[in-house]
Amino acid sequence: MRRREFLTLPALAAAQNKLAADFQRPQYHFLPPANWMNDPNGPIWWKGRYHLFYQYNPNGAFWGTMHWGHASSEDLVHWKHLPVALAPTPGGPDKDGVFTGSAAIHDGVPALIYTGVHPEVQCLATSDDQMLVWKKYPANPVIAAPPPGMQAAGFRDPCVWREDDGWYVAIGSGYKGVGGTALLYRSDDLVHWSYLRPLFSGTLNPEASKKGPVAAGEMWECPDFFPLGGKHVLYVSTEGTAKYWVGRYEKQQFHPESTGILDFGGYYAPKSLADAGGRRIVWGWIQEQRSVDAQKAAGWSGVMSLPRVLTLRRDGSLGMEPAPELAKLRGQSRRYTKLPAQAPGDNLEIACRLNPGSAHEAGLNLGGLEVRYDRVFRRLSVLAENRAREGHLALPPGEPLDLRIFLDGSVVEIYANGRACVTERIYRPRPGNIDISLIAAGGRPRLESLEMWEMQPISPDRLTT
Ligand code: DQQ
Repeated sequence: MRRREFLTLPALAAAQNKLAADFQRPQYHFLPPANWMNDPNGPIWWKGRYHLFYQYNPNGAFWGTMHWGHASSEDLVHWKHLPVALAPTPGGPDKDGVFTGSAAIHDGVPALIYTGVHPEVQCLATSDDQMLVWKKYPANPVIAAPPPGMQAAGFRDPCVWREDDGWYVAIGSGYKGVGGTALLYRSDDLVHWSYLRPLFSGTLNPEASKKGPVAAGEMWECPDFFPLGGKHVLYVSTEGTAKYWVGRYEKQQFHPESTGILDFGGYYAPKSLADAGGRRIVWGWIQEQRSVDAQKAAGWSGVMSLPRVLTLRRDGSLGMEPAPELAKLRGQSRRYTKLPAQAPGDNLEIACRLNPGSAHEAGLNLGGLEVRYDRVFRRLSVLAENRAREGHLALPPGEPLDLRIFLDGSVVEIYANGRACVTERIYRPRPGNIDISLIAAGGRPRLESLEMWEMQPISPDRLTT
């Protein structure tokens, strides 16, 4: 492992000031004080606070030396950084990195179950009531290898849950040459685990197999599995995206009935919790879309998405909306009857209802970021900085296009009609108002309503402290 470089106090203050003044760094999305983050890990609601952990590299704005960063929030909006929860233990099974995992409360004690690497094994840590000091189980790992005889394409990212008869964990894996899977285990105490069977498996895409097991769907990362609205939901991260299935969970097997994509954009490794009111809230890792050198020069990389509330829709698909708590960040509201030439600022929430009318395409151009709905192909697409993203969205006749767009520094999150999400990045050269124009093809869409709010920052210094 690379030795951590300690900064002198003036150098640290200068680095913090630079990050706090970086207008491309978000103001109301969660992110670490500096350096690299990727997957959300082990989100859990406990004793009146939301706890969010995340893959974190304290040594710079690049992937490596994985730790678990930690923050907590009372209101789901404002976050307080807490000490790093887990670091690699020299000589231990996680010496080469503390990879993704999840959290549970066992007999009143907070616990984390996560992957240690080289080789990939599953480990356990427990903490005090405040979740501040984590102790690793001395006899780690608690699951030392994939099931005997399996040619596994990987073995990581445990997702833990409680059922009436004990603890269960689904571990991201894959059958070499066949496809991704989530392997199901059971335990009474989080320490002793028995392998049961694959919870559910898929097939790989042979055309992508040269790009590696994850890109080809031969290996599933970061499974998440939970009940929702009388059904069960499984999602996994693979082939560069987060795929979900909704279905029945019976006799320790999952039977999918419908499928979809959580987000068509640069959004990966989502992870969720059930809060005190039983809501299912999910966060995903918003990836950078600039070069590694640019990330290192900026001193930070990776952002957590806004918390999204998942619901089950009548047609069996997932409903996805930003958590209503975010409305508390809305500043002055501006309503428009006609499209203005510019949006007032670049840390905004925009709510726009467009009726496509006879147009086959309708949408908005926000300073070069194009969001459009294609009525003929039933498709939502987003174009930004020469990246094109698209996914299925079918609006029945009479349903207008309802967009909620969150702009925050270089981050853009787009929610369409409560059921399609696209996350993008746009690195503008300078802050300021954003030009707006209508996108139309084959007819004239009608603007039914438009409201914008300047969003309040969640910290005075872009979360650098
Ligand atoms: N990121 C973690 C792994 C996981 C991957 C390592 C997904 O545990 O499979 O940082 O982004």
